[in-house]
Amino acid sequence: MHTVLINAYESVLRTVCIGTDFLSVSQLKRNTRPLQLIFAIFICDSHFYISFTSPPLPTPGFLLKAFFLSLASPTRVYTLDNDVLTTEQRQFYEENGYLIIKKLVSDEDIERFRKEFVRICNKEVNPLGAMIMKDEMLRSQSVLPEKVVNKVQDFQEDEELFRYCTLPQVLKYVECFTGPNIMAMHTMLINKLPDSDKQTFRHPMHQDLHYFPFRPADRIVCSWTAMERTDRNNGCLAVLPGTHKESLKPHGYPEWEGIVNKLFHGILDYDENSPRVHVIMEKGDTVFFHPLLIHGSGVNKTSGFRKSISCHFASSECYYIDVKNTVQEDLEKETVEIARRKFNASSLDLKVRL
Ligand SMILES: O=C(O)CCC(=O)C(=O)O
Repeated sequence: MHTVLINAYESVLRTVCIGTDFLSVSQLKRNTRPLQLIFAIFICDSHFYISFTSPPLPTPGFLLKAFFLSLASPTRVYTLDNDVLTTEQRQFYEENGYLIIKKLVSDEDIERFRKEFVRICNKEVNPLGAMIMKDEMLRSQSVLPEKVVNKVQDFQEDEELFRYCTLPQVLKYVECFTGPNIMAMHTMLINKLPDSDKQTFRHPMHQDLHYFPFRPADRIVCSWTAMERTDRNNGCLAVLPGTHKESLKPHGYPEWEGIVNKLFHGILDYDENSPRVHVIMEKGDTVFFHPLLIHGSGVNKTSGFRKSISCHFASSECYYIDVKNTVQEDLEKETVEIARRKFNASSLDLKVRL
């Protein structure tokens, strides 16, 4: 009976928690007896309040209203209860789909990541499985590698760079979105090069979930750390707040003039007038964002590099999905084709190793 009552009211409580003060459901469960829990909710002038001291009886009107409210606002909760985030931080992520934590990564760590990136560019180390991507416009030029390499991806076998994914202060926040069992799924060190006039390193507006054949999306989060100050001059991230509540949209290559980097897909029917927020960050600041949040970045108009290090984390309860007949099917085909050419194979059978 206890469990049934709690389950029945959990969805209503979640709505209450999001709409007003974030009193977590687990806190409620811990601190209240079942009947108290039911009576603890009451409505006043269409605002919800939660009370534990002298619980009033719920009126039939309240129960009806609460029931319809819970139907009308789907109980999607993007953050988990673990007492790390403040009420304001939680509410901000729930509403906007991203959250900035200032000065999370130290200058010393950033310097170590920067040095390791340069060693990879100079081929002093060659981490297994890492994809080293060069700017399409600069491939043929005889310039220094750091001026050509715009991305090192999948650096999980590079001990020095992978330290980023194990930093306790990063994982502490990741856990707020994934829960305690965490997997590092995708890693990147982006080196946004000074604009080569062809805007090859503009990142079209996209949703990262497009690249991930696993779910649930709400248990995936990107941790993106600025390795120097980023603003509109050097191509900071731009986000469309609240779009993490939308569905995954069809993506493809943007219809820009000139060269577009491989697999830099953007949302196909993206409205360029959508109101975006430019995420200005200082060195070491870290933004955590939901994989459905629409985001991208502009060109680097300065003469310096704009570096960032990031990892997509997921709960170990996430599972792979079959993307056949979904908006992700074309990406799967393109990925298989790229891998087929890379490994010089006539056909490729992709298997997930668990
Ligand atoms: O760092 C950037 O400029 C863009 C990164 C991005 O869009 C991503 O990580 O999905």
